Amino acid sequence: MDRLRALVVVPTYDERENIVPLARAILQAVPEAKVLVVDDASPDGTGEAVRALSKAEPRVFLHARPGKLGLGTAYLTGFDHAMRDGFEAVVTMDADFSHDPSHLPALLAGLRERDLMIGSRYIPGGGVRNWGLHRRFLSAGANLLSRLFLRIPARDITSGYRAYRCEALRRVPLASIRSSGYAFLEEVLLACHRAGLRIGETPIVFVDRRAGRSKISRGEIFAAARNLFRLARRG
Ligand SMILES: Nc1nc2c(ncn2[C@@H]2O[C@H](COP(=O)(O)OP(=O)(O)O)[C@@H](O)[C@H]2O)c(=O)[nH]1
Ligand SMILES: [Mg+2]
Repeated sequence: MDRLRALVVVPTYDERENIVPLARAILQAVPEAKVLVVDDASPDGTGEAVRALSKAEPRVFLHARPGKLGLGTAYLTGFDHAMRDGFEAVVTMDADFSHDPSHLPALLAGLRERDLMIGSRYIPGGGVRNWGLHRRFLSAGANLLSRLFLRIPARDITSGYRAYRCEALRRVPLASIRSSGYAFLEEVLLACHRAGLRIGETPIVFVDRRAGRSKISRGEIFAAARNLFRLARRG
């Protein structure tokens, strides 16, 4: 069976050590896909590393932005490219190997029956490796609250490892999404659900980053919590 033509979008901020091996691993898992790195002028030179790779590897592209504009708008940039360039599917994943490229075929296969597939830590077969108690608690709490307040029919609402069917994504009012950082994940999922997209999940084991450091800050966490209540109120 032919796989959907997919653009794999990887937002990066200081991922120089990870991005080249990750891009290669993605192309090994789904050779017919294209990889788009959305880099926010990473001080560590991630953009230059990707530009060099893209010269040797025609399936890799760089979208270089002038500054740190946030994870959410990086995804939107990726969605724009995928829809404009006629891809059938757009996948989002982290640059730090937390999202194992070996799950890509299952995510894309799921789009045969669904409009949106989530790589899920919270269904049987899924899980988290290398996370401390603090991080586990945050993630479980965020998911529980989101499910309770937003009533999204999925177990893993904050996973950034997702595949969307472009045709379905066109029906989602993406321009009305307000959050730019991590909270974007929840907000876009809610918008997809409300637009009637069929949501599915496939298990992933999330492995905490091997190189570099997390960009999630206390400010991001508060922003996500505030956003959750704003979305719930707006109902
Ligand atoms: N382009 C872009 N990428 C970002 C930004 N913030 C985080 N990222 C990327 O988003 C992904 C997830 O970030 P990470 O720090 O691993 O978050 P964590 O896994 O939740 O701790 C990684 O690929 C980061 O490089 C940003 O402001 N702009
Ligand atoms: Mg990470």
